[in-house]
Amino acid sequence: MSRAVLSIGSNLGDRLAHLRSAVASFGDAVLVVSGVYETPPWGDADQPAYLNAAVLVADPAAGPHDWLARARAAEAAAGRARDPERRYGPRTLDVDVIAVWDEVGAPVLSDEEGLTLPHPRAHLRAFVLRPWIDIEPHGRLPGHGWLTDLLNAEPLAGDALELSPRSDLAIESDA
Ligand code: PH2
Ligand code: MG
Ligand code: MG
Repeated sequence: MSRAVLSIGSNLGDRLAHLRSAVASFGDAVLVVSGVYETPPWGDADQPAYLNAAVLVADPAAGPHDWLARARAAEAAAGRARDPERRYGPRTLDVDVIAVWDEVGAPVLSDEEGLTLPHPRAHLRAFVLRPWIDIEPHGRLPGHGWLTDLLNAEPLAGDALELSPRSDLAIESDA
């Protein structure tokens, strides 16, 4: 059994549709989905704004590599093309495994190539932490502390002000 927090983002094409398809692809594993945020591009300014959200997933049969495989599969289904020259460039869909917990709730730590857990830059990204707080207000990023503390302090406090909640958009709707 494991639980994971996934960060999803899109800044190309029908951004909301990409986020919705990603969440749909996780099926019954989805426990809760955050609101949608419009966020300025991080890392590489020369690209469109992103829509970002966070998803809490759980599956009795899934380990860390399974979450990574599901993330990659969702990106492939969205036609994600990787540009080796532009690590932080635009993308139809990005799904990042931010943190994983085992069956007794202990954080899974990994420094494997391609699967560092927790995500090595999550504590520096307001667009990851803010949506996550929606679904886990008391959440903690393993090794870094409370999400709300990280978001409200430097260096993230300024970035947090630049995120716009898109309450007009929802990933899961009853409609
Ligand atoms: N993802 C990136 C690079 N920059 N900026 C925002 N606002 N949101 C993202 O999801 C994002 C980014 C590469 O993973
Ligand atoms: Mg990413
Ligand atoms: Mg990624």
